[in-house]
Amino acid sequence: MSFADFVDKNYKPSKDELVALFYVEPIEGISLEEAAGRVASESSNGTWTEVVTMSDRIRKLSAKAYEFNGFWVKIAYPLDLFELGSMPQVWSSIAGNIFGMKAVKNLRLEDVYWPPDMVKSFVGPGKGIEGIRKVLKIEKRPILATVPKPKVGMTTEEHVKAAYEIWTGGVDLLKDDENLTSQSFNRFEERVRESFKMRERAEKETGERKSYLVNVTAPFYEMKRRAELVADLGGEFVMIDILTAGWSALHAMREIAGDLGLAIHAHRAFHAAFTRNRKHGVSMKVVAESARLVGVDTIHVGTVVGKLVSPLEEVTALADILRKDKLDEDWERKILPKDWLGMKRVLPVSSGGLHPGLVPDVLRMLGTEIMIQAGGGVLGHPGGPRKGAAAMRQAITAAMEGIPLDEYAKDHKELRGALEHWGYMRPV
Ligand code: CAP
Ligand code: MG
Repeated sequence: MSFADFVDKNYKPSKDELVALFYVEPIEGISLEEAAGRVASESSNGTWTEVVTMSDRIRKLSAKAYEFNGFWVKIAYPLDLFELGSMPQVWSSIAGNIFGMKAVKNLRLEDVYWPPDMVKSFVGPGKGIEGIRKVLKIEKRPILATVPKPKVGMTTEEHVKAAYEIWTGGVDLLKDDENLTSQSFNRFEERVRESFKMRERAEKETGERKSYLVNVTAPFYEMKRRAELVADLGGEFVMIDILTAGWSALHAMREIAGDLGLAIHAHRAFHAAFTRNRKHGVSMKVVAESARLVGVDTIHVGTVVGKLVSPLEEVTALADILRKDKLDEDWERKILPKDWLGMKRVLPVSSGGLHPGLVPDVLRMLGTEIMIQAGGGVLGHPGGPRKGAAAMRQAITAAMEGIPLDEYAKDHKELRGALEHWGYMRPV
Protein backbone atom coordinates (compact mmCIF):
# COMPACT_ATOMS: atom_id res chain seq x y z
CA MET A 1 0.00 0.00 0.00
CA SER A 2 1.68 3.23 -1.09
CA PHE A 3 0.93 6.80 -0.09
CA ALA A 4 -1.04 7.20 -3.32
CA ASP A 5 -3.54 4.73 -1.89
CA PHE A 6 -4.39 7.33 0.76
CA VAL A 7 -5.32 9.93 -1.88
CA ASP A 8 -8.50 9.85 -3.95
CA LYS A 9 -9.61 13.11 -5.50
CA ASN A 10 -12.93 11.59 -6.56
CA TYR A 11 -13.77 10.38 -3.09
CA LYS A 12 -17.02 11.63 -1.55
CA PRO A 13 -17.14 10.96 2.19
CA SER A 14 -20.45 10.10 3.79
CA LYS A 15 -21.74 12.29 6.61
CA ASP A 16 -20.77 9.53 9.03
CA GLU A 17 -17.05 9.97 8.45
CA LEU A 18 -14.86 12.40 10.39
CA VAL A 19 -13.28 15.03 8.13
CA ALA A 20 -10.18 17.02 9.07
CA LEU A 21 -9.07 20.16 7.28
CA PHE A 22 -5.28 20.45 7.15
CA TYR A 23 -2.86 23.05 5.87
CA VAL A 24 -0.16 20.86 4.30
CA GLU A 25 3.12 22.34 3.14
CA PRO A 26 5.46 19.66 1.78
CA ILE A 27 9.25 19.84 1.94
CA GLU A 28 11.04 20.41 -1.33
CA GLY A 29 11.08 17.41 -3.61
CA ILE A 30 7.76 16.00 -2.36
CA SER A 31 4.46 16.78 -4.09
CA LEU A 32 1.46 18.07 -2.16
CA GLU A 33 -0.45 14.90 -3.04
CA GLU A 34 2.29 12.70 -1.65
CA ALA A 35 2.61 14.78 1.54
CA ALA A 36 -1.18 14.70 2.03
CA GLY A 37 -1.18 10.94 1.39
CA ARG A 38 1.51 10.51 4.02
CA VAL A 39 -0.50 12.57 6.51
CA ALA A 40 -3.62 10.50 5.81
CA SER A 41 -1.55 7.34 6.16
CA GLU A 42 0.26 8.16 9.40
CA SER A 43 -2.92 9.52 11.02
CA SER A 44 -4.97 6.43 10.16
CA ASN A 45 -3.39 3.00 9.59
CA GLY A 46 -0.30 3.42 7.44
CA THR A 47 3.39 3.71 8.18
CA TRP A 48 6.61 4.45 6.25
CA THR A 49 6.69 1.07 4.52
CA GLU A 50 4.33 -1.66 3.40
CA VAL A 51 3.59 -4.19 6.10
CA VAL A 52 2.80 -7.82 5.43
CA THR A 53 -0.02 -7.82 7.97
CA MET A 54 -2.12 -5.44 5.84
CA SER A 55 -5.31 -6.98 4.44
CA ASP A 56 -8.28 -5.90 2.33
CA ARG A 57 -10.38 -5.60 5.45
CA ILE A 58 -7.86 -3.34 7.20
CA ARG A 59 -7.36 -1.27 4.05
CA LYS A 60 -11.02 -0.20 4.30
CA LEU A 61 -10.13 1.72 7.46
CA SER A 62 -7.59 3.93 5.68
CA ALA A 63 -8.11 7.68 5.62
CA LYS A 64 -8.38 9.43 2.24
CA ALA A 65 -7.08 12.86 1.25
CA TYR A 66 -9.80 13.87 -1.17
CA GLU A 67 -10.11 17.64 -1.59
CA PHE A 68 -7.24 19.98 -2.50
CA ASN A 69 -7.41 23.77 -2.53
CA GLY A 70 -3.98 25.42 -2.57
CA PHE A 71 -2.21 23.95 0.46
CA TRP A 72 -5.56 23.18 2.08
CA VAL A 73 -6.46 19.51 2.11
CA LYS A 74 -9.48 17.66 3.47
CA ILE A 75 -8.93 14.15 4.76
CA ALA A 76 -11.82 11.77 5.51
CA TYR A 77 -11.52 9.17 8.26
CA PRO A 78 -13.87 6.16 8.63
CA LEU A 79 -15.53 6.31 12.04
CA ASP A 80 -14.28 2.80 12.90
CA LEU A 81 -10.76 4.22 13.25
CA PHE A 82 -11.85 5.88 16.46
CA GLU A 83 -12.87 4.88 19.92
CA LEU A 84 -16.09 6.76 20.43
CA GLY A 85 -16.22 8.99 23.48
CA SER A 86 -12.42 9.20 23.88
CA MET A 87 -10.89 12.59 23.11
CA PRO A 88 -7.28 11.48 23.80
CA GLN A 89 -7.66 8.79 21.14
CA VAL A 90 -9.02 11.25 18.58
CA TRP A 91 -6.11 13.63 19.21
CA SER A 92 -3.55 10.81 19.09
CA SER A 93 -4.93 9.98 15.64
CA ILE A 94 -5.55 13.25 13.81
CA ALA A 95 -3.27 15.48 15.91
CA GLY A 96 -0.56 12.95 16.71
CA ASN A 97 2.67 11.81 14.99
CA ILE A 98 1.93 13.73 11.81
CA PHE A 99 3.28 17.09 13.03
CA GLY A 100 6.77 15.64 13.26
CA MET A 101 6.85 14.03 9.80
CA LYS A 102 9.96 14.87 7.79
CA ALA A 103 7.82 15.01 4.63
CA VAL A 104 6.06 18.21 5.77
CA LYS A 105 7.61 21.60 6.25
CA ASN A 106 4.45 22.85 7.95
CA LEU A 107 1.26 21.09 8.93
CA ARG A 108 -1.74 22.51 10.74
CA LEU A 109 -4.98 20.86 11.79
CA GLU A 110 -7.36 23.73 11.16
CA ASP A 111 -10.82 22.28 11.75
CA VAL A 112 -12.78 19.07 12.16
CA TYR A 113 -16.20 17.89 11.00
CA TRP A 114 -17.46 15.72 13.86
CA PRO A 115 -19.93 13.09 12.55
CA PRO A 116 -23.21 12.57 14.45
CA ASP A 117 -22.27 9.26 16.09
CA MET A 118 -19.10 10.81 17.42
CA VAL A 119 -20.92 13.89 18.74
CA LYS A 120 -23.43 11.62 20.46
CA SER A 121 -20.63 9.67 22.14
CA PHE A 122 -19.60 12.71 24.23
CA VAL A 123 -21.66 14.15 27.07
CA GLY A 124 -20.99 17.86 26.46
CA PRO A 125 -21.38 20.62 29.06
CA GLY A 126 -23.27 19.86 32.25
CA LYS A 127 -24.70 23.35 32.72
CA GLY A 128 -23.96 25.37 29.60
CA ILE A 129 -24.72 29.06 29.19
CA GLU A 130 -28.30 28.82 30.41
CA GLY A 131 -27.31 26.79 33.48
CA ILE A 132 -24.61 29.24 34.46
CA ARG A 133 -26.88 32.24 34.04
CA LYS A 134 -29.45 30.54 36.23
CA VAL A 135 -26.92 29.81 38.99
CA LEU A 136 -25.70 33.40 38.97
CA LYS A 137 -29.14 34.92 38.40
CA ILE A 138 -27.77 37.11 35.61
CA GLU A 139 -30.12 37.13 32.67
CA LYS A 140 -28.64 39.30 29.96
CA ARG A 141 -25.46 41.14 30.77
CA PRO A 142 -21.96 39.71 30.40
CA ILE A 143 -20.73 37.87 33.48
CA LEU A 144 -17.81 39.64 35.10
CA ALA A 145 -14.82 37.85 36.63
CA THR A 146 -11.56 39.02 38.20
CA VAL A 147 -8.31 37.27 38.98
CA PRO A 148 -6.54 38.86 41.94
CA LYS A 149 -3.05 39.90 40.85
CA PRO A 150 -0.12 39.48 41.44
CA LYS A 151 -1.10 36.06 40.11
CA VAL A 152 0.99 34.22 42.65
CA GLY A 153 2.59 35.49 45.81
CA MET A 154 -0.28 36.84 47.88
CA THR A 155 -0.97 35.14 51.18
CA THR A 156 -4.39 33.64 51.74
CA GLU A 157 -5.30 36.63 53.89
CA GLU A 158 -4.29 39.10 51.19
CA HIS A 159 -6.07 37.05 48.57
CA VAL A 160 -9.32 36.89 50.49
CA LYS A 161 -9.21 40.60 51.29
CA ALA A 162 -8.83 41.33 47.58
CA ALA A 163 -11.71 38.93 46.89
CA TYR A 164 -13.98 40.83 49.27
CA GLU A 165 -13.24 44.13 47.59
CA ILE A 166 -13.63 42.70 44.11
CA TRP A 167 -16.98 41.12 44.91
CA THR A 168 -18.38 44.10 46.75
CA GLY A 169 -17.18 46.43 44.01
CA GLY A 170 -19.48 44.65 41.56
CA VAL A 171 -17.66 41.62 40.13
CA ASP A 172 -19.64 38.36 39.96
CA LEU A 173 -16.85 35.82 39.96
CA LEU A 174 -13.59 35.60 41.79
CA LYS A 175 -11.21 33.55 39.68
CA ASP A 176 -7.93 31.84 40.52
CA ASP A 177 -5.03 32.32 38.18
CA GLU A 178 -3.88 29.41 36.03
CA ASN A 179 -0.68 28.92 38.03
CA LEU A 180 -2.20 29.50 41.46
CA THR A 181 -3.08 26.12 42.91
CA SER A 182 -1.67 25.34 46.36
CA GLN A 183 1.61 27.08 47.02
CA SER A 184 3.25 27.40 50.42
CA PHE A 185 2.03 30.98 50.97
CA ASN A 186 -1.54 30.33 49.83
CA ARG A 187 -2.67 26.76 50.42
CA PHE A 188 -5.66 25.52 48.44
CA GLU A 189 -7.79 24.36 51.31
CA GLU A 190 -7.36 27.46 53.42
CA ARG A 191 -7.88 29.80 50.47
CA VAL A 192 -11.06 28.07 49.42
CA ARG A 193 -12.51 27.87 52.93
CA GLU A 194 -11.77 31.51 53.69
CA SER A 195 -12.98 32.70 50.28
CA PHE A 196 -16.33 30.99 50.62
CA LYS A 197 -16.79 32.51 54.09
CA MET A 198 -16.07 35.89 52.57
CA ARG A 199 -18.43 35.18 49.71
CA GLU A 200 -21.31 34.94 52.18
CA ARG A 201 -20.49 38.37 53.54
CA ALA A 202 -20.16 39.87 50.06
CA GLU A 203 -23.51 38.39 49.01
CA LYS A 204 -25.23 39.78 52.11
CA GLU A 205 -23.77 43.21 51.59
CA THR A 206 -24.52 43.47 47.87
CA GLY A 207 -27.68 41.40 47.58
CA GLU A 208 -26.13 39.83 44.48
CA ARG A 209 -25.07 36.27 43.69
CA LYS A 210 -21.29 35.87 43.95
CA SER A 211 -19.23 32.85 43.03
CA TYR A 212 -15.70 31.60 42.64
CA LEU A 213 -13.90 29.83 39.77
CA VAL A 214 -11.65 27.64 41.90
CA ASN A 215 -8.56 26.32 40.15
CA VAL A 216 -8.46 22.67 41.16
CA THR A 217 -5.75 21.72 38.62
CA ALA A 218 -3.43 19.13 40.13
CA PRO A 219 -2.37 15.51 39.70
CA PHE A 220 -5.64 13.69 39.08
CA TYR A 221 -6.60 12.28 42.49
CA GLU A 222 -5.72 15.54 44.18
CA MET A 223 -7.80 17.40 41.59
CA LYS A 224 -10.75 15.14 42.41
CA ARG A 225 -10.28 15.75 46.14
CA ARG A 226 -10.17 19.50 45.54
CA ALA A 227 -13.37 19.43 43.49
CA GLU A 228 -15.09 17.54 46.31
CA LEU A 229 -13.98 20.18 48.78
CA VAL A 230 -15.36 22.94 46.53
CA ALA A 231 -18.71 21.14 46.43
CA ASP A 232 -18.67 20.58 50.22
CA LEU A 233 -18.13 24.28 50.77
CA GLY A 234 -21.08 25.17 48.55
CA GLY A 235 -19.13 26.20 45.43
CA GLU A 236 -20.61 26.17 41.96
CA PHE A 237 -17.51 26.01 39.72
CA VAL A 238 -14.21 24.30 39.33
CA MET A 239 -11.58 25.75 37.06
CA ILE A 240 -9.27 23.37 35.19
CA ASP A 241 -6.19 24.15 33.10
CA ILE A 242 -7.52 21.72 30.53
CA LEU A 243 -4.48 21.50 28.25
CA THR A 244 -1.84 21.01 30.91
CA ALA A 245 -4.12 18.58 32.76
CA GLY A 246 -5.04 16.75 29.54
CA TRP A 247 -8.17 15.40 27.86
CA SER A 248 -8.30 12.24 29.91
CA ALA A 249 -8.27 14.21 33.15
CA LEU A 250 -10.97 16.48 31.76
CA HIS A 251 -13.16 13.50 30.85
CA ALA A 252 -12.93 12.21 34.40
CA MET A 253 -13.43 15.63 35.92
CA ARG A 254 -16.53 16.12 33.77
CA GLU A 255 -18.03 13.02 35.37
CA ILE A 256 -17.00 14.11 38.84
CA ALA A 257 -18.22 17.68 38.35
CA GLY A 258 -21.50 16.29 37.02
CA ASP A 259 -21.97 14.15 40.14
CA LEU A 260 -21.11 17.09 42.38
CA GLY A 261 -23.31 19.55 40.46
CA LEU A 262 -20.36 21.79 39.55
CA ALA A 263 -19.75 23.70 36.33
CA ILE A 264 -16.33 23.61 34.66
CA HIS A 265 -14.40 26.73 33.75
CA ALA A 266 -11.70 25.82 31.22
CA HIS A 267 -8.46 27.78 31.19
CA ARG A 268 -6.44 27.23 28.01
CA ALA A 269 -2.89 27.95 29.27
CA PHE A 270 -0.41 26.23 26.85
CA HIS A 271 -2.65 26.53 23.77
CA ALA A 272 -0.54 29.20 22.09
CA ALA A 273 2.43 26.81 22.01
CA PHE A 274 0.62 24.98 19.21
CA THR A 275 -2.17 27.33 18.04
CA ARG A 276 -0.24 30.54 17.42
CA ASN A 277 1.74 29.57 14.30
CA ARG A 278 -0.87 29.83 11.52
CA LYS A 279 0.95 27.21 9.44
CA HIS A 280 1.82 24.56 11.99
CA GLY A 281 0.12 22.91 14.93
CA VAL A 282 -3.55 22.70 15.88
CA SER A 283 -6.03 25.58 15.72
CA MET A 284 -7.83 26.90 18.78
CA LYS A 285 -11.09 25.98 17.00
CA VAL A 286 -10.23 22.30 17.37
CA VAL A 287 -9.41 22.85 21.05
CA ALA A 288 -12.73 24.64 21.65
CA GLU A 289 -14.72 21.96 19.81
CA SER A 290 -13.00 19.19 21.72
CA ALA A 291 -13.66 21.03 24.98
CA ARG A 292 -17.36 21.47 24.15
CA LEU A 293 -17.66 17.77 23.37
CA VAL A 294 -15.88 16.59 26.51
CA GLY A 295 -18.00 19.04 28.47
CA VAL A 296 -16.69 22.36 29.73
CA ASP A 297 -19.12 25.18 30.50
CA THR A 298 -16.90 28.20 29.88
CA ILE A 299 -13.61 28.58 27.99
CA HIS A 300 -11.22 31.38 27.04
CA VAL A 301 -11.41 32.65 23.46
CA GLY A 302 -9.32 35.85 23.48
CA THR A 303 -10.03 39.54 23.21
CA VAL A 304 -8.59 40.85 19.90
CA VAL A 305 -7.75 44.14 21.69
CA GLY A 306 -5.95 42.77 24.77
CA LYS A 307 -2.41 41.65 25.57
CA LEU A 308 -2.42 38.18 23.99
CA VAL A 309 -2.52 37.23 20.32
CA SER A 310 -6.13 36.52 19.25
CA PRO A 311 -7.16 37.66 15.76
CA LEU A 312 -10.73 38.87 15.20
CA GLU A 313 -11.76 36.11 12.79
CA GLU A 314 -10.48 33.48 15.22
CA VAL A 315 -12.21 34.97 18.26
CA THR A 316 -15.58 35.30 16.50
CA ALA A 317 -15.24 31.82 15.00
CA LEU A 318 -14.65 30.42 18.49
CA ALA A 319 -17.68 32.27 19.86
CA ASP A 320 -19.85 30.82 17.07
CA ILE A 321 -18.52 27.31 17.59
CA LEU A 322 -19.24 27.50 21.31
CA ARG A 323 -22.58 29.32 21.27
CA LYS A 324 -24.38 28.05 18.17
CA ASP A 325 -26.15 24.74 17.68
CA LYS A 326 -25.22 24.42 14.01
CA LEU A 327 -22.84 26.07 11.57
CA ASP A 328 -22.52 25.79 7.80
CA GLU A 329 -19.16 25.35 6.16
CA ASP A 330 -17.40 28.73 6.12
CA TRP A 331 -14.37 28.76 3.86
CA GLU A 332 -13.37 32.32 4.83
CA ARG A 333 -12.92 31.32 8.47
CA LYS A 334 -11.98 27.72 7.62
CA ILE A 335 -14.87 26.21 9.57
CA LEU A 336 -16.22 22.81 8.56
CA PRO A 337 -19.97 22.20 9.11
CA LYS A 338 -21.06 21.71 12.71
CA ASP A 339 -24.10 20.15 14.27
CA TRP A 340 -23.87 19.74 18.03
CA LEU A 341 -27.17 17.82 18.12
CA GLY A 342 -28.59 19.82 21.00
CA MET A 343 -25.45 19.64 23.14
CA LYS A 344 -25.43 22.54 25.64
CA ARG A 345 -23.82 25.82 24.68
CA VAL A 346 -20.50 27.03 26.13
CA LEU A 347 -19.89 30.56 27.40
CA PRO A 348 -16.89 32.22 25.71
CA VAL A 349 -14.53 34.05 28.07
CA SER A 350 -12.78 37.18 26.90
CA SER A 351 -9.68 37.86 28.97
CA GLY A 352 -6.08 39.03 28.83
CA GLY A 353 -5.13 42.68 29.18
CA LEU A 354 -8.69 44.00 29.44
CA HIS A 355 -9.62 47.16 31.36
CA PRO A 356 -12.76 49.34 31.34
CA GLY A 357 -11.74 51.33 28.26
CA LEU A 358 -11.75 48.16 26.15
CA VAL A 359 -15.11 46.80 27.30
CA PRO A 360 -17.17 48.47 24.52
CA ASP A 361 -14.87 46.91 21.88
CA VAL A 362 -15.32 43.46 23.34
CA LEU A 363 -19.11 43.81 23.49
CA ARG A 364 -19.22 45.10 19.93
CA MET A 365 -17.28 42.06 18.70
CA LEU A 366 -18.81 39.34 20.85
CA GLY A 367 -22.16 40.61 22.10
CA THR A 368 -23.34 40.16 25.67
CA GLU A 369 -23.41 36.37 25.88
CA ILE A 370 -19.87 36.24 27.27
CA MET A 371 -17.79 36.30 30.40
CA ILE A 372 -15.40 39.22 30.67
CA GLN A 373 -12.36 38.76 32.87
CA ALA A 374 -10.02 41.52 33.99
CA GLY A 375 -7.19 40.99 36.48
CA GLY A 376 -4.72 43.84 36.00
CA GLY A 377 -7.64 45.93 34.70
CA VAL A 378 -9.24 45.76 38.17
CA LEU A 379 -6.30 45.40 40.54
CA GLY A 380 -4.39 48.14 38.71
CA HIS A 381 -7.06 50.80 39.32
CA PRO A 382 -5.33 53.62 41.21
CA GLY A 383 -8.22 53.66 43.71
CA GLY A 384 -7.86 49.94 44.56
CA PRO A 385 -9.69 46.72 43.69
CA ARG A 386 -13.16 47.79 44.83
CA LYS A 387 -13.10 50.86 42.61
CA GLY A 388 -11.51 48.79 39.83
CA ALA A 389 -14.37 46.31 40.04
CA ALA A 390 -16.95 49.10 40.04
CA ALA A 391 -15.32 50.70 37.01
CA MET A 392 -15.53 47.45 35.03
CA ARG A 393 -19.18 47.02 35.95
CA GLN A 394 -19.92 50.63 34.98
CA ALA A 395 -18.17 50.12 31.64
CA ILE A 396 -20.38 47.09 30.97
CA THR A 397 -23.55 49.03 31.82
CA ALA A 398 -22.50 51.96 29.64
CA ALA A 399 -21.60 49.70 26.71
CA MET A 400 -24.90 47.82 26.99
CA GLU A 401 -26.85 51.08 27.04
CA GLY A 402 -24.84 52.44 24.12
CA ILE A 403 -23.52 55.38 26.15
CA PRO A 404 -19.93 56.45 25.30
CA LEU A 405 -17.63 55.72 28.26
CA ASP A 406 -16.44 59.32 28.53
CA GLU A 407 -20.04 60.42 28.83
CA TYR A 408 -20.94 57.80 31.44
CA ALA A 409 -17.76 58.58 33.38
CA LYS A 410 -18.96 62.13 34.05
CA ASP A 411 -21.09 60.90 36.93
CA HIS A 412 -19.32 57.59 37.63
CA LYS A 413 -16.08 58.40 39.36
CA GLU A 414 -14.65 54.86 39.39
CA LEU A 415 -14.93 54.63 35.62
CA ARG A 416 -13.50 58.11 35.35
CA GLY A 417 -10.50 57.01 37.44
CA ALA A 418 -9.92 54.02 35.16
CA LEU A 419 -10.16 56.11 31.99
CA GLU A 420 -7.78 58.69 33.41
CA HIS A 421 -5.33 55.89 34.19
CA TRP A 422 -5.53 53.67 31.08
CA GLY A 423 -7.71 55.55 28.64
CA TYR A 424 -8.44 53.30 25.67
CA MET A 425 -4.94 51.82 25.34
CA ARG A 426 -4.46 48.36 23.91
CA PRO A 427 -1.76 46.59 25.92
CA VAL A 428 1.07 44.65 24.29
C1 CAP B 1 -5.48 37.57 32.49
C2 CAP B 1 -5.02 36.19 32.83
C3 CAP B 1 -5.61 35.08 31.95
C4 CAP B 1 -5.37 35.23 30.47
C5 CAP B 1 -5.49 33.94 29.71
C6 CAP B 1 -3.50 36.10 32.78
O1 CAP B 1 -4.97 38.52 33.37
O2 CAP B 1 -5.40 35.90 34.13
O3 CAP B 1 -5.01 33.90 32.41
O4 CAP B 1 -6.28 36.12 29.97
O5 CAP B 1 -5.37 34.15 28.35
O6 CAP B 1 -2.95 35.38 33.63
O7 CAP B 1 -2.90 36.65 31.87
P1 CAP B 1 -5.14 40.08 33.07
P2 CAP B 1 -6.50 33.76 27.31
O8 CAP B 1 -6.61 40.38 33.09
O9 CAP B 1 -4.39 40.76 34.18
O10 CAP B 1 -4.51 40.35 31.73
O11 CAP B 1 -7.77 34.35 27.82
O12 CAP B 1 -6.06 34.34 26.01
O13 CAP B 1 -6.51 32.28 27.31
MG1 MG C 1 -4.35 34.05 34.26
